[in-house]
Amino acid sequence: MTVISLNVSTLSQTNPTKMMETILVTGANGQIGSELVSALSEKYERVLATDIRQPEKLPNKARFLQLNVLDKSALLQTLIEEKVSQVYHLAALLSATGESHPELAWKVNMEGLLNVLDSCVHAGVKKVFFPSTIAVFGPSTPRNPAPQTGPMEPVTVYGISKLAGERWCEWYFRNKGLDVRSIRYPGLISYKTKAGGGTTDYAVDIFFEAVEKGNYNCFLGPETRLPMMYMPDAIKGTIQLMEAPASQLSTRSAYNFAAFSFTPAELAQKIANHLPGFELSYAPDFRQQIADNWPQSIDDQLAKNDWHWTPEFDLDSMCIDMLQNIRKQA
Ligand code: AKB
Repeated sequence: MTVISLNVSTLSQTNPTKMMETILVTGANGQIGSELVSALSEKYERVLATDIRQPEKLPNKARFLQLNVLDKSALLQTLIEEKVSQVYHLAALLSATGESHPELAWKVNMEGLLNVLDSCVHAGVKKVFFPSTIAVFGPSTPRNPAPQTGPMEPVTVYGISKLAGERWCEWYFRNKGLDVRSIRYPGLISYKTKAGGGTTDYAVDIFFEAVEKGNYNCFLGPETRLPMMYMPDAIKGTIQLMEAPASQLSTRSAYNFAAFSFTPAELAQKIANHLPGFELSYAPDFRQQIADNWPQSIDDQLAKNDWHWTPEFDLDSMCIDMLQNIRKQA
């Protein structure tokens, strides 16, 4: 384990408005991780951002530790030495990368999760977050909307590993008393960190190429409707679930989590309203088959009931915010 940065000022000067807990995030360099670390750093006194690779840019208010979730002894040692109270375990391979590297995806997603769950029990970690996904659904699931519970026959290694992961989370809750919480993320859209290795990544790339080049060649067909969410809502909902009283949670598997759905053609139309002349072409590849087995929308009533989940951004407000921010960065 290599300690890359230590922001001494944030450790020695305690901020009375922040909670005195130590939070560890795995996979912190990824699309969710980089934004979650910033959000958690606003709320918690000590945030440890960990990843197998060094980040391009060190987090502002968190410490970075290089850590591989497959190295169980380093993981356990870190949890004990740093007196970690909560873990957000984000390290995983996504759907498209998983289909290209199925054995690696199974190893990282499954063995990584079991290392985290078991180490958390031994280190006395109070709460664990596990990100699940709409990829746990498959062709036998009703597509519009996918219910919270029902037929689940995922077709990708990613989906299979995440569904097994959900079951393991519930098992650790029931048998080891570990307070594990989980969300089934839809495709996530953000301008801060680009997505990588997923089937929903087109919905991020399209914005950058629209601003930079005025056109985009989409790897999914025009009518492929998928559930999506803007990253600020995903971050808000994740922290909301983790801060909800345990007594309010009626599932320890994973909550369906939704905001809006669209097709590439519909998204292109919205972008063209702000960038006249924007052109979208299509070249569906192997990711089309993955998307065709996922639901078009999600029933997230349980999350609404249990922890008052409600998204702020709809398709229009997300598009405006994405374009404004990408233009500012350009
Ligand atoms: C992917 O496309 O693999 C992910 C997901 C929906 O979990 N964004």
